[in-house]
Amino acid sequence: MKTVYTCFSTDVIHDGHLNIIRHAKKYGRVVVGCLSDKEMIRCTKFPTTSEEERIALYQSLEGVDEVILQDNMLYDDMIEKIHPDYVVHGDNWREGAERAVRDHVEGLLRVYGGQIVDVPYTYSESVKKVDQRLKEKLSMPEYRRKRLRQLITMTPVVKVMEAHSGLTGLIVEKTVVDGEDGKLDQFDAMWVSSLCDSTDKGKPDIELVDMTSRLRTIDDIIEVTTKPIILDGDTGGLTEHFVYNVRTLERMGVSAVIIEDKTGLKKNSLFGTEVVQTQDSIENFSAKITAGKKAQLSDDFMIIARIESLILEQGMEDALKRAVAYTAAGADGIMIHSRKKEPEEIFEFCDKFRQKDKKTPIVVVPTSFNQVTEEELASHGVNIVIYANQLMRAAFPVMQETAEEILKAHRAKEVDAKLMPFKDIIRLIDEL
Ligand code: SPV
Ligand code: MG
Repeated sequence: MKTVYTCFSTDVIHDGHLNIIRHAKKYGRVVVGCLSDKEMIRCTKFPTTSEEERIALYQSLEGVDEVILQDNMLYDDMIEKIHPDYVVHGDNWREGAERAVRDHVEGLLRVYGGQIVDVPYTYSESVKKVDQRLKEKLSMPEYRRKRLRQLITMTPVVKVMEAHSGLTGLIVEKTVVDGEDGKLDQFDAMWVSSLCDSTDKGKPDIELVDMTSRLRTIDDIIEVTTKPIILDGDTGGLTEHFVYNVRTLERMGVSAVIIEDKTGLKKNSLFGTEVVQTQDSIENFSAKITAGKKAQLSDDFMIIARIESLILEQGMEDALKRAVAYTAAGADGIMIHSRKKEPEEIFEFCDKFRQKDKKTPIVVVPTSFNQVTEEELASHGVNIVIYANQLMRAAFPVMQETAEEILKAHRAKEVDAKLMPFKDIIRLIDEL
């Protein structure tokens, strides 16, 4: 009896999956792989049910003889374990990002004479509907909100990219690459930066763009994406306003707000001590955190305390003291910021904080110490890495250069070769 293998990474079974099982059954004993949470997150979809629930679902299907957990999207672990004679998959993996996975599997099978069977992908109304429903489910506030906490437990490090509009939100939502390890990869969440949101409006990053306007930006992003959102909440403002905003953000489906321990006129941290900036007292800032946590209605929302001691040159001891105090006040995470060119002070903070506290998530923003890798940061106990401003900084110079070139040439022909064809930009946006 031959062994036939197929891997599912879905929470909902539709005609397409049943068709694959029917095909697989013709070749022998059918083993279905349940792609693990960690790998599902990296490659295609965020799971809305647990691994156990998915395994039970696949086991209940007619024609399935066995279900196993597959913990490597490239199939290495499973092929080594069961040496299937056939791997069956929808033929949609012959194209796009998944092509790399197919090529890898083909190589693994070739070693011992195994074969791939590509089954024509089922393009039907009911399949489309199920896929759409899953996407819509993920965009609902209660699913989106809790997804950040889930990601922290499911992935080695949560990778966050800034978004300041619907379009940049779409880029963070949809960009998928073949990583260095041959696996697909994508960003896990979005950061709505005060710097980028202000810059996009042509305004300075001094809490001048008010919460009503920040909420509009978030709403634009929410309308076209499903990934979780972390809001840069600046200082959190007055405690009386902060508690109100916590409720609003929860209701919208935002996963976390990060507030920084500064008071008075806030300036961007990357100015450091070049401008006057005042750090709040531990007592005041702790009280703000506690008030926010008290106002919160859901269990999922996170209030993360951002410590500015290293930015304001107040020393490591002060930073650590604040981290312990803010955690005791109820903070769900600590963001430690630095504007040094080297990551050493961040490593030192993380190592020392981890000696005192093994669990509280640590967030970092490697803008100036950008040589550091996500893996290095994770090895020092970091849970969330935020790329805080790169999309904005990428777009700005190209727009400025284009404007200059058109002015000089008195026409647009010279810039056209480096622009996205207008037909492509029209197609970039999905229609319902
Ligand atoms: C932001 O992105 O607005 C931040 C991070 O607060 S930083 O600009 O590095 O202060
Ligand atoms: Mg900011």
